[in-house]
Amino acid sequence: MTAPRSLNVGLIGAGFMGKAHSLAYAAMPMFFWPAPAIPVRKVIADVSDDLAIEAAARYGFQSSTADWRTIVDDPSIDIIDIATPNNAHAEIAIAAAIAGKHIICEKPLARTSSEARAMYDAVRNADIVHMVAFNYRRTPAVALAKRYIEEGAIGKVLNFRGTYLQDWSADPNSPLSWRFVESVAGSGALGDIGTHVMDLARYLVGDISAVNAVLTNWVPERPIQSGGADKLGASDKNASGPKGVVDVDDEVMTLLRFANGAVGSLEATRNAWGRNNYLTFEIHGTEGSILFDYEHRDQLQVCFAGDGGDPGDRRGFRTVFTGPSHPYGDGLWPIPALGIGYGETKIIETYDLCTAIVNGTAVSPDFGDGYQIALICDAITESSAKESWVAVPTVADATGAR
Ligand code: NAI
Ligand code: SOE
Repeated sequence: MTAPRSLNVGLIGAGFMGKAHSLAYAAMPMFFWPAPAIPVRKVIADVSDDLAIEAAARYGFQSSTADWRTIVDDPSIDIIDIATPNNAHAEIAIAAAIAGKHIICEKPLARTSSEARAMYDAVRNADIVHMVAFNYRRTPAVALAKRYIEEGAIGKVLNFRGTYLQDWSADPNSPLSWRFVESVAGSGALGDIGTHVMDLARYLVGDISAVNAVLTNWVPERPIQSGGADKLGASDKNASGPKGVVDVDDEVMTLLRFANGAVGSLEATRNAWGRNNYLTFEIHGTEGSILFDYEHRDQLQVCFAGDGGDPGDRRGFRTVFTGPSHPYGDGLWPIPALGIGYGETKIIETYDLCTAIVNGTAVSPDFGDGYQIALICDAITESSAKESWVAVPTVADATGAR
């Protein structure tokens, strides 16, 4: 066989996502063979030489830099991977698009819809692949839910109920990291985790056309966290230390209307004691129901109307464990229920990114999807302030493009 081509990666931001993406670049060809390409971990950037050098040693990169611009200017780099906090996404992505690099950018695409619009404008006419790293849709069970819906297995979709509940900031002394600062994060639970639910809702059901929302802050100030990378509540709580203002939401709840007539709801909070990564959806259709819970991520609960006979006294949800016969199954583990982890979702994401680059095709979700989600966030913010329904413009409405 001919060896897969190489794609040189420049990764910017060596925190939690720097680790996850590095692992995925290394592992992808071991899972998916023949691999679409061999990602080469060429150069990694962080904010100081010390951090970047340590990251290169730990994550297997050939070199390091404290200035991301040198990566964008390097003609040998094929993929720019943006894994920084949200305030750096736009500047890096726009420079990368101008330099003609393929881009994967962590979610949310940007802090605001105007930043997202500028990023979308920068990539839409560039001959590059652009992807937003909403990896949860690449959980095989989620892709299986999509397959069932497209096959008509649950009939016409009536509703979507999505939640993302965590507890890492439920303690008021859990420190103030960049995720609680509007100028860095853009928003709180809304942009950080609510956007994951929006991505799943759009992927599985379709465009969201209107929202009726409540945004709330529960903890207006927190002890300031030391160091740049977010410790996600795990650091010394330092309750007696200096406090800083939290100027983002802690919780979002919204009703949803979909363009296809379905209805739904979305809830996201990082203040739900006992919930760790409780990303769930339940979808009811005219012919059945689907339930997914990320904490049991290699399972899909399904109930089809035809199950259980007549009068239906055996009807109820049953479990399908994802395995080789399901989406991405040929690249993952050979027996259902061996387990799918967070890392695998990132490996699949890398596989789809590299496949699109090698084939010259588009990939979803792209910067248009990231911009659409930023428009939904705007509508949620406006709805909460006005205490009323607000229509969500489409990207085509917002850009005048048809
Ligand atoms: P983190 O706080 O763990 O790490 C961020 C790293 O970026 C730090 O090492 C920091 O020093 C570095 N950095 C900051 N500004 C930089 C710059 N200008 N140039 C180079 N390096 C810079 O953050 P985390 O959790 O990795 O989040 C990064 C991004 O990934 C965010 O946009 C976040 O929303 C997203 N994310 C996505 C997840 C997902 O499931 N898809 C999970 C966690 C985060
Ligand atoms: C913190 O809420 C966080 O790391 C989010 O930033 C990620 O997007 C989510 O996948 C896990 O939780």
